[in-house]
Amino acid sequence: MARIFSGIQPTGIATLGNYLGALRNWVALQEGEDEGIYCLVDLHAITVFQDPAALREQTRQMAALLLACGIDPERSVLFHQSAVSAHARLGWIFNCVARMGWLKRMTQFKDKAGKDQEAVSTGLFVYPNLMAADIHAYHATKVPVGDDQLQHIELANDIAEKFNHDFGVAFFPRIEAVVQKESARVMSLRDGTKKMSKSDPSDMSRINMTDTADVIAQKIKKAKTDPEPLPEHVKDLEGRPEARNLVGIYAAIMGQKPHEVLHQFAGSGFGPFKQRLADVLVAHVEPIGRRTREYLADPTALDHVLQAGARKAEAIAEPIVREAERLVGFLPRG
Ligand code: AQP
Repeated sequence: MARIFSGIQPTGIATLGNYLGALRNWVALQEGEDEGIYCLVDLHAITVFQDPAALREQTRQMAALLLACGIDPERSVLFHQSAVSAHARLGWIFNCVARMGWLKRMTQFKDKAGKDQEAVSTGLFVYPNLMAADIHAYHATKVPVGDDQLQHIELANDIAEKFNHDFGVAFFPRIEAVVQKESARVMSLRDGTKKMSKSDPSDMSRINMTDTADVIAQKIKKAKTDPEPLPEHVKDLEGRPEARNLVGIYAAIMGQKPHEVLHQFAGSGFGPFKQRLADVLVAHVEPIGRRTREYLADPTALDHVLQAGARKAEAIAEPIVREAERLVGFLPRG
């Protein structure tokens, strides 16, 4: 049995990108033998300023959404990161193991910091070290993520290797990213070259997992496309990022390959295809939104689910992080 770890930032409402790239995979993995640990990474969220009341609200909202998607707290460990101090403690150790040059190569930092790198928080820069700690605090070996996170997973392996080398141990195992090929990266509905993101200023750029049927239909209708009809072959989607994205979304929802989608819709204009896409999205997403609202109606129950999850997470992480602290040379906590 392997241990799986993954996380999501409670920085807004999860998007279709988060769902197809990660959350749906987490739910499917519950059917296997492996132990799943799923974390609402609020420490990561505050690398960009969050209004405190909104952060509390968004954390409960994300918990409700994960439950609505099918994460079962009896079978998986579901909790919020700040409730388990092992993350921050190991994160600090990893800040002292990782090298500046490694972090400077992280493309997500460059994307998120944009042109004004001097003005962003130092937390945003060392974010990948904390992410490495999130995983290694559990000796997890499988990490289901969207492909935007692959560089961070490589870094987490580099950090573990350097820690093991520096202290002459084989303590942290190698980790492996589990990426769903077809839906590894869902792109913005307004710009097919940018990933769909919950913090994009334009709500029209994404499908939120709590959007109503009308809103979903409207967003798909308005999604950017090009004037050409859908082609017969996948290779002809090259240079047509918006068309490729919509075909990819349809394929991911229907469990098909893009060439099967094109087989069905080749020669069709975007009108009928978008109509069909909106229908399948509504059928899939709307029930999740409805269940999310039901869970949100009882915030105390949600807090209890997360607190019980945090106790289970702590029982796993605490001995591992104490051993890391011992290896580094810290005196016992007593
Ligand atoms: N567009 C996407 N397509 C596929 N997978 C995606 N993921 C995120 N966006 C897409 C995957 O969702 C998981 C959780 O992501 P996160 O919340 O930790 O942070 P993120 O990758 O930065 O996602 P967002 O939506 O863009 O958040 P903000 O706007 O707050 O920065 C990860 O496994 C990620 O790969």
